[in-house]
Amino acid sequence: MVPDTERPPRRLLHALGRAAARESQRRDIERQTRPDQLERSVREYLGRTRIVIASNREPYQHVRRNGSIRAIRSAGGLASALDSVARATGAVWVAQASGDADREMADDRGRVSMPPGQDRYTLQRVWIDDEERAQGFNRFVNGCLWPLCHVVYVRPQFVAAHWRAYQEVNRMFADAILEAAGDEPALVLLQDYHLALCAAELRARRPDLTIVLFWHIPWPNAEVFRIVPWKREILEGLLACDLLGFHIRYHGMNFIETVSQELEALIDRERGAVRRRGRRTFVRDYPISPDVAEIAVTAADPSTRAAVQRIRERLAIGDAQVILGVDRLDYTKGIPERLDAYELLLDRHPEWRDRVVMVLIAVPSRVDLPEYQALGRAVAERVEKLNERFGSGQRQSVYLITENLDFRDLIPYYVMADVMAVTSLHDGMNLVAKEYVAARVHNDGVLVLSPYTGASRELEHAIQVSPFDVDRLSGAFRQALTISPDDRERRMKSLREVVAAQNIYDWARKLLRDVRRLHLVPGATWPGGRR
Ligand code: ADQ
Repeated sequence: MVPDTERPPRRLLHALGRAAARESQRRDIERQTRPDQLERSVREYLGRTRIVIASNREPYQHVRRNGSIRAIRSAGGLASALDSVARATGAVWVAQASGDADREMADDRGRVSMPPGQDRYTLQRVWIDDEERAQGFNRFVNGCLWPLCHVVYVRPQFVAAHWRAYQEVNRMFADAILEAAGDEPALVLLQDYHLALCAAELRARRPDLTIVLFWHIPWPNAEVFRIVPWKREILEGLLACDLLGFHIRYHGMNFIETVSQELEALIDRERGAVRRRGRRTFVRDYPISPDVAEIAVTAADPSTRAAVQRIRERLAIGDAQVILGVDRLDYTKGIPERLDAYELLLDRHPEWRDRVVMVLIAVPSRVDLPEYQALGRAVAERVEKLNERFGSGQRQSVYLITENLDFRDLIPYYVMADVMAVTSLHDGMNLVAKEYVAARVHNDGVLVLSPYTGASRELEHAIQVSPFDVDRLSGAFRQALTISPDDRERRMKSLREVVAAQNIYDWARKLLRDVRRLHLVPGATWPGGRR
């Protein structure tokens, strides 16, 4: 029992802690670009030019649940990030329909106002009704390009029929983008490896469009890329863009190197530009970030503390320390390696068995592909075995949560976690690492981070350790669990400074600012004619 005499000082400490958190959160928010500032910048850079965003995944899908229709925000870095940009710019967003009630909620041209109930931008849905084409496309992006670009030793599948489907779907997207652009000058912002051929299609029909593509995953080195049977077409497709963005410089340099090995082109390494057939493509890096302020505000809200309490009670965690993982269930995220390291920790240090739990929030993804089904089974089995070995009574050693949590429901988990384990074998950026840091408004919590994520370039004060080295990863977990409060605070403060320095709106602003700086503004003509 806590003696009565101790109560006032404890309350005072809590109040001081909360005040400090509010102050740090206020400072963070002030430093960030706000959506209204992004909107002003966009208008300053581009006038009233129409912006068309295109991505494979739609930001919201409409689904039928218990007789009514609900809008669900998609999981995944890309969707959460671009929703903010679309809101700020009032764009048209072209994306593939994926919900079973999508058709019902769209007008007869496939358009629907977004976000649901707010009417800030237009979602233009594209339907790939031909089942074979839809499957072939999926296989090409997730069974060929994804493993090709992530060096995790999963063999990419090169199937001509899948490639044809990929070409067809890119053509369909180009049609929808052209319709959305109308006849006026427009800026097209293509997203990711799903749409690598789109720019070439668009360019052939509308040479005046300004086209930017952001590649959200790593670009492999030239040696890896050279085995692709359709490498020329993919590279030509990307070189039809005016500006090509990657998270980190290294991936951009890999791309330039690949072009120099595979095509005849003039490479200007100093300016980061490739000129081919009279057209120039700039290659730049724009590290992406989440909406840091939104996360910090939610994390500091008293309702989040109550939610943490509820989670602890529901999972019967007591006062055990929590190691958290939040990922799509993907073989690039190093989930089995994380479990191996955790097991090693509990084997070597039995004293931790009752004092720590691992919470894995692993949302199933790409479930139509056998590799992903196998991973889902392997992870579930592994978790069961660990619980047989180390669970006791009501308390499990590992909690596997596979439901697709709403973004706001994730925040209490970030707040609850003493240690965040980001163990990707290879990752373009990894937003989860930055989200965790953004949520640690009290400057506590420890981030264990794989050096093979783009985020590791910025988050230097995380405990960085290779997920391929299970021994060291296990040691890193122990280090994180036993770290001194001073060291923990010092590291987290440095991490928070980095994360607070830019958010998703800064990412978009920098990209769009370069559209102006590089003289790529839609409809403008520049001295010397062609750009
Ligand atoms: P992803 O591979 O999806 O993104 P990541 O950057 O970590 O990886 O983004 C995951 C996003 O989904 C985060 O915003 C996270 O909050 C959310 N999420 C994860 N699990 C969830 C769950 N169970 N429930 C709800 N939400 C969940 C790709 C690239 C990355 C790159 C991003 C953005 O692979 O390298 O950082 O795009 O460019």
